[in-house]
Amino acid sequence: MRLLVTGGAGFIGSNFVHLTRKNRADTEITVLDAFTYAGNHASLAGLDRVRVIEGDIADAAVVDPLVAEADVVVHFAAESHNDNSLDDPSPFVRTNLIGTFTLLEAVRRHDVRYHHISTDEVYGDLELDDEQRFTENTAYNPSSPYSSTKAGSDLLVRAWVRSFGVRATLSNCSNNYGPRQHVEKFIPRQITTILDGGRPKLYGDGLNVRDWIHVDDHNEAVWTIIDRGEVGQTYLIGADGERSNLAVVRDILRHMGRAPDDFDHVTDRSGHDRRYAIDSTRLRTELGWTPRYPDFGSGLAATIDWYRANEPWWRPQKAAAEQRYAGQQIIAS
Ligand code: NAD
Ligand code: TDX
Repeated sequence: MRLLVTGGAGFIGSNFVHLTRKNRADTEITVLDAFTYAGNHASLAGLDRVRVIEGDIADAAVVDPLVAEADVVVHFAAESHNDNSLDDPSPFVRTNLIGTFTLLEAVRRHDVRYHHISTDEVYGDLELDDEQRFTENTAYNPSSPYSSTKAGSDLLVRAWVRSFGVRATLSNCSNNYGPRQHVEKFIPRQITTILDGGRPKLYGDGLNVRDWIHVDDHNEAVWTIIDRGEVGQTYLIGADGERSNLAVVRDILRHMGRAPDDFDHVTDRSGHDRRYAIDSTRLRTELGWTPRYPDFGSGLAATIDWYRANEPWWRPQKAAAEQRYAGQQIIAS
């Protein structure tokens, strides 16, 4: 199988390439990545037989020939960070909307199978005590520039399936954690701040809930959908990992030998979604997927070990990431 992986130098995409290289020797992999601040050549180091192309998914002249020679396109590339989307939405519109449109036109032209990676954030948020979780039938209600552009990209895919018969599947996954995640994101930011002798930074009251899944479980689910998913369908991916941000910070502090209250409350994120929670029944019952890393505590400990052991990977990004936060986030007294 000839695979085109967009965003394969980012967090989830690079883990997908590593997993695929390990488990599917017969796959020919091409990565298309613009190497924005979030793309990292080091994330693909040591891999055999992976062709890496530096280019923009919104550039049809780059995209079209690569799609033409692929059997399957897996589309991870995105502007992915909510805080950045509040500072400047424009790259989110270009990459997440125009980029997805450009890929869809190419897969339509060449009749190539397409899998679209998306997020649970398209559904908006839940109250902390809501008994409902998100399902494939939940109405779209995105809150941020990031999640609204992801929602728009999903709707483009659905329309291209219905109107043009594009052979696409979609997945909406909850919050991923694991190796090679950019230090701007919640868990790596706190781990690397503690490694630098600082205190974790918790937005607002810290009671917001995220539904954590190990990145390899996400990517195994993506392969399950590529192998057995029904064209035109959406599958929600989640591993029943709901946890408040405060609980996660305390877990990290405990694993790293620090006191449970050794953190700061800082200015909350504007429009901050309260809670995400995924009901992945459909993926489990129709396609037979189950998570292999359901224990968040041991997955978190392994992730901390990875950041301890791989400082050369994250160090070059740390100061710039903290610089972007400086000034926006005031420590609450
Ligand atoms: P990331 O920011 O770590 O990686 C994104 C990658 O896309 C980077 O390598 C970047 O260089 C590349 N990229 C950005 N703009 C591009 C462009 N115009 N052309 C080509 N490449 C471009 O993101 P991630 O966390 O790995 O997320 C990957 C995908 O998974 C995204 O679509 C995101 O919406 C989705 N997702 C993420 C999570 C999560 O918890 N991180 C959860 C659910 C869904
Ligand atoms: O320093 C921080 N302190 C803090 O309390 C940071 C960076 C975040 N937070 C909070 C905000 C969120 O409630 O932690 C939670 C997780 O934050 P992020 O890592 O920024 O993730 P989130 O906004 O939930 O979005 C993530 O999951 C869904 C990914 O970044 C998206 O790409 C994905 O779609």
